[in-house]
Amino acid sequence: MSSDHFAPLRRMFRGPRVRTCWRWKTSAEQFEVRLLPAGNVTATIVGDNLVLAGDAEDNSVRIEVDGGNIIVTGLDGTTINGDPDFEAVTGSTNIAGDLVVDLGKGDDKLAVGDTIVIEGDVRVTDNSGATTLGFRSVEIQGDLLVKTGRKNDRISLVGTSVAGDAKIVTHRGKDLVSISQSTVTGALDMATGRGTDGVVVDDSTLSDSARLDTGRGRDAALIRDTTIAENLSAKTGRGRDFLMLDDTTVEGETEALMQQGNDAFVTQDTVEFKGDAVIRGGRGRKDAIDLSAGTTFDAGQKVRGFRIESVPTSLIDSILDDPDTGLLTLAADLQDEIDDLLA
Ligand SMILES: [Ca+2]
Ligand SMILES: [Ca+2]
Repeated sequence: MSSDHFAPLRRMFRGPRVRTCWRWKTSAEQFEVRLLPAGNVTATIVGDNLVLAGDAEDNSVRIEVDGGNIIVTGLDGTTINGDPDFEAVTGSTNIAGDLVVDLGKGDDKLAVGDTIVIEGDVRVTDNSGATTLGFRSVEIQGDLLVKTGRKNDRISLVGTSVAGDAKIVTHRGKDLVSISQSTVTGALDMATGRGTDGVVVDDSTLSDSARLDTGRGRDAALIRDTTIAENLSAKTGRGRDFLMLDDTTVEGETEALMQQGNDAFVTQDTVEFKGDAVIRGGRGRKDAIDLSAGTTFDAGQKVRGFRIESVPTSLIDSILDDPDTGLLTLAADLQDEIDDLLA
């Protein structure tokens, strides 16, 4: 698949940002990173499974198809089994078993790239350091399980399918989970722990239930152009949180609990709650709800605990599109970084 496939997505996420400044900054950062030692990752085939184990350094790794084989490549100075790269699978673009990754201490990066099929499960555990993890055009035929630690973790799925369940647990830190143009056939479960977290589910199909728990901290979550075939459960914890559904259908029941803090719940364009919907503002004195004219509740609705019935467009724009802190800005930056790792 050519990288042009992602151009519309990148354009959509980019909005009015000034690209030149960010590009310059990233180039400078990458230049600095290349000068630092970046450790070694051990890559082994155990049965049908591909197992990666990092060391205490900042490891940066790409798994990609090259010449019809699956190659694990070290980036920014990282070596694989002491070499620049490792041919994990010869003559096939499928990993016949699981992909199991633990990159150890340090701020680690892993990008898994286009057209790889993982016939088993994917398990990524990175309890120490900040984690950057991206899957682009990957077919996971089993489950996806991602567990990261206290630092600021960023997880991206683009054009990726998970036939089983997907569970992403990022614990403390300012975490970002971005899922776009993807399909999860089993249950999707995202828990981002304490800290100011961001979650984006965009242009995706969730064939089972979706659960979102953003924990404490000032969190922002957007579900856009997405169908959830079963139930949606969202809890945004303490702190001033923002949850928005845009052009989205929930076929099952919805329970959105904004909990403590002055929260905002927003729907835009056509949003259909087909099952019972419970949306609660919680204890904040200034909880606000803003439902679009195209929002329908086909079954029962219990909307409680909101004192204000509008959310300013300027606030929504700021949360989503601020050039430094906007949720969609951060998601686009993450995608650019994953694209660079896979380039
Ligand atoms: Ca490491
Ligand atoms: Ca974290």
